[in-house]
Amino acid sequence: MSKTYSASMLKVLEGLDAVRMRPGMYIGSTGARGLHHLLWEIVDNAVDEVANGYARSISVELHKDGSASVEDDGRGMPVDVHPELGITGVEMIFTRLHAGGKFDHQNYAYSGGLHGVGASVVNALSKWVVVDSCIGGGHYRMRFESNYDEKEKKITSGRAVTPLQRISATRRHGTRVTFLPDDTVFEETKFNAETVRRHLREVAYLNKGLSITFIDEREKDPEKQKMVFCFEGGLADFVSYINRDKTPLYPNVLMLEGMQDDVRISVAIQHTDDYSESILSYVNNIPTAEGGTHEMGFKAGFTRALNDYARKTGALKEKDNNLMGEDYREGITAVLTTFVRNPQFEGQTKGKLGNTEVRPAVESFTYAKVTEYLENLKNAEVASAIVEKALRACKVREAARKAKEVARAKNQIDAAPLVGKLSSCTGRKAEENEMFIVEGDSAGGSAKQGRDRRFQAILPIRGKPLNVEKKRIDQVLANEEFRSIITALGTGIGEDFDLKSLKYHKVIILSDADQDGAHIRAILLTFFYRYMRPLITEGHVYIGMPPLYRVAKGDKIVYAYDDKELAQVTKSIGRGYTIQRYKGLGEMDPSQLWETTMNPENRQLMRVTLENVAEAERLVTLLMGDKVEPRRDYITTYADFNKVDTFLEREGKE
Ligand code: 0RA
Repeated sequence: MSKTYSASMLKVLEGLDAVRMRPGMYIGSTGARGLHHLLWEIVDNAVDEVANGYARSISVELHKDGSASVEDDGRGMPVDVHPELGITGVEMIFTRLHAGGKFDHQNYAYSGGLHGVGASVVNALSKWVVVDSCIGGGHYRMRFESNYDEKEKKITSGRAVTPLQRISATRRHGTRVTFLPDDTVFEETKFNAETVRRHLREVAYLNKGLSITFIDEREKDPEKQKMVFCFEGGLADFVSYINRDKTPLYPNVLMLEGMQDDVRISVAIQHTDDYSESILSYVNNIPTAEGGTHEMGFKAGFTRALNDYARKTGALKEKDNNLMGEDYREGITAVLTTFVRNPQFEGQTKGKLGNTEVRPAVESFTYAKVTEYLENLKNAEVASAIVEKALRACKVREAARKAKEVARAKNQIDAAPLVGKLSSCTGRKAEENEMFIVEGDSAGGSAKQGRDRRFQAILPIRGKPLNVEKKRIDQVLANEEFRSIITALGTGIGEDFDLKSLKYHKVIILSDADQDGAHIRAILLTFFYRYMRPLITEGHVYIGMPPLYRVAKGDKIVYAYDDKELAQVTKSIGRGYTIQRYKGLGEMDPSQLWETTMNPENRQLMRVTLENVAEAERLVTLLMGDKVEPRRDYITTYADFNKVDTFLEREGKE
């Protein structure tokens, strides 16, 4: 094989060095999320091979040395030499940013697109990568490394250290990629088994019949070392899984599948007796937490089909208005996946589909399929359950609207004292301002005295605000705690939510580190998730972390935020210390609260992220739902809400 690199190849390699200079631009962060993103990239490539019909199963392994392997039984990565670049397909895929045929649609009809920043980024951010490709009767291997280059006086990333070697003959075909994330790039290099399992489960749901084996060689418990995810029901199984602790309105899960104007569409639907709606959507297997044209099309088609059906059956009379979409979606759980050529992702978190052609395609598809389903006499019971629930929802909505109109005049008088509890700050720059939502009046009092009033506002809340999962919007609005939060933030809620009016760019929840505190935190997060979702997706919501321990020796005082830190502190401080365990925020005086929890110099905050919408949805249901058993199990497993680490990404010291 020729080893004379062309000038363009040198540029390509410099490209990998650039990735290392600014990893955040390619993978979002260098924290736990970014680390896992590397693995998702490699898994995505294998899934693409499956989605396009070349592979059937994937295996993901976490090794003891910190590396991970992803193997598929696809075609194998190409080992022949590219005519212009003079390098093999394997080397191209791992050294060229955006390598491969993904952008000309020849090899792959659909691909993960944006997600696919590609194997080259993983290579650039790894200490080493080993690729095994079985193809055309041979087993080939190639190794890449990132090393300090003495001559260049810098780290050169992802350079091939062996040429592509033919190791043996084989009749097998497929690809295996093993990589070790670089600990000088990532703050955290240990893959979290739970995070990986959850992701693989989701991928398996989205790819019906795909078998994903997960092997964790680091795990001591033999039961957890190996797990296989394979769902013959695909999305329908996914919906049943999301609803497993809820009460469905009917036993079936509606499955709509097909192709419309070049868009491949699958939808699974089931209603429960809840009031909220949970729609998860994906484009080319990438979650779209912010929705977009595919979701709009789905909603429009669904509403139109049901309104037409309700008229045909006489549930809606001539004099009646059509029901609104939200009426038909009350209590819905739906998963919508679409496969689109050239997906355009928009929005702050690139989680919103922008392609305008997708909306009419999904709308007419949904309209036709839902109509066909409803008109099939076999489905009459399901159809009437959906329509009846929607008619009730509409009645309640109308009653609430009337009540709201009556209350509005009165409200104008009532609204003022509601913000009265808020101690606002003096600064006028929303970007710099913070609002602490503090559990309890006494802690609220300390926070007020301890804060820096130039940019910190305090809103004490008393007791537990109501659980929003089971409530309609009018009941939520009637709750004093929520009304003060809404008024203080200034954004409005639901459809009227406007992020531009947000008065505090950091909204920090401060509650005790006990069961009650965890519950209040979950309720507030549920509320933000349901009614002010962009607040979470745009990263404005944080959890304040008060210390759990105060260690004192003479006049030296050190705070510890968890048990691990306590062990470190007591070890380093030597004999003769006293430990105080804080049971609540109320035990700290204003200056302590400032020093440990509020002062940006010292405090630890966790930013709340929608790492996984499905899991957030589930968490919310679990902690709030009406089925008691699973909730009890969950609370005992995750007695400390802070341990739900994929939902909350710990940001560490600011
Ligand atoms: C044929 C052509 C190309 C890639 C592959 C097969 C291939 C890639 C991967 C990644 C994981 N498993 C795989 N199996 C096959 C090159 C064209 C392209 O990059 O899309």
